[in-house]
Amino acid sequence: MPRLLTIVIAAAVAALLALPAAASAKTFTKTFRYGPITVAGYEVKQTEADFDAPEPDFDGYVTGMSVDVVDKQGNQVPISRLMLHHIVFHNFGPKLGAKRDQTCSRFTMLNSTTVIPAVSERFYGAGEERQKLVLPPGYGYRTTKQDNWTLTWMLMNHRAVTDSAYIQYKVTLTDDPATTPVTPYWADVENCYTDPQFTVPGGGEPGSRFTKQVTWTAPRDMRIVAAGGHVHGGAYDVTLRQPQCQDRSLITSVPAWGTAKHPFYNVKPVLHEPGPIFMTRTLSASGFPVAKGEQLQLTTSYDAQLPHTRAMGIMVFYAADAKEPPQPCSPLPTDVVTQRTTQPHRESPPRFTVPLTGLNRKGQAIKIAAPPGTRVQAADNALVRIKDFQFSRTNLKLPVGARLSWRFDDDQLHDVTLASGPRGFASTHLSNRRTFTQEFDTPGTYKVFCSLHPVRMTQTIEVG
Ligand SMILES: [Cu+2]
Repeated sequence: MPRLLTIVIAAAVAALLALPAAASAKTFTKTFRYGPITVAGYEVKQTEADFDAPEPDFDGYVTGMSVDVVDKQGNQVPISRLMLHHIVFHNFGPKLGAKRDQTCSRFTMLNSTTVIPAVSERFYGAGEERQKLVLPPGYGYRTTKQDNWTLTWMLMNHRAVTDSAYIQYKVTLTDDPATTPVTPYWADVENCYTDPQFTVPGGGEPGSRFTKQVTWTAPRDMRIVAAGGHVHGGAYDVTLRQPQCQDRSLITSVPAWGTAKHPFYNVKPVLHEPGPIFMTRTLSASGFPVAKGEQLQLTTSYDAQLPHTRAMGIMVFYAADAKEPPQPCSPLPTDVVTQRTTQPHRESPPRFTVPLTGLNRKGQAIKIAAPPGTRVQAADNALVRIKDFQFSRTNLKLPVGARLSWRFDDDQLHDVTLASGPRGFASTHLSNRRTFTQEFDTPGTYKVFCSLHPVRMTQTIEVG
């Protein structure tokens, strides 16, 4: 990859604070640009740890952040061109070993094999919903001149031509000494993976729900002052609960879905069932009290009728130290504010069938029913080889109950992901002759693709 150039754009100015003690404090928003990033036609480009990211180099606090994709002039790049599927900001602190992630001791990298110690703190992330870091007034995430920020991101090009853009992030900073520091907690039902995806198999009754959850113990007394979520298509919500307090719900982040005309539903290719355009954020200046040793549980809830592949359930919350140790199951705060979108949206997860995509003679992405290739009968325990970005057999017929394996012969990572069919399944990203096996117990047509190479690698399997 060409070395990324970084440009820092100068600061916008400052709101003076009313407090006399903070009269000399600076509060300002600084815009950073990372790139340019060049993305080939229909390419999915991702980086799991870029240390070359610009950071504030400022002693103080981050009080807000947002992220977008812009061109050289700073204009927003539309999703019809490039889409930022996700971005995660890590802080390594002033030197290696200075920071640890609050909820992971190790991270499993994109190749699903390499495991590294979690010597960075995930402090902000955004998906297609462009989640923002918002805190109640008076709170901030501590930053120092020596901090090193690292980015994990994925961009998708929705056109046949090579494109180029910057990831831009706006960071609001203050050096007001009266700021109360917050600690970021990354809660994820599939935590500690660079690709924290899971599969909802589908096949449930209409209206039934599939839930996935994770439970852990609060490491210290805290007050949760802000939270926001991230889910994918088919989700109802992601909720933080206290199971030992009559299973009460503390914070729920609810998705808002784009209308049928929204680009998420109309670009090609679609990498996974489109995510929401917004997730609600919760703020409370007094904070949700959690005592050290109390259990916290994150649950994400999805529609169980249809399959949903490469699903996610994440909530990032920010907690300040408790002023005094809270009693277990202390009363909930009364100053809770929920931020919602004013954009036109749908409340319930829309039904959407992820199409298979191929290329026409002009090299442009088109919806296809199946990739080229005669349909061939295969037996139980058949093997499909993935080599040079191709499935060795593109269209298969299998008896009910048969198992099919894919062997990933390329050095390059691929996966097999259900686009549509009776039951969902998806592999992790695999390479170097690793295999993935799926049993097909439900008859029907399964349309499958590689989520990393969605226009090049498609397959259909008829079971029955
Ligand atoms: Cu692939």
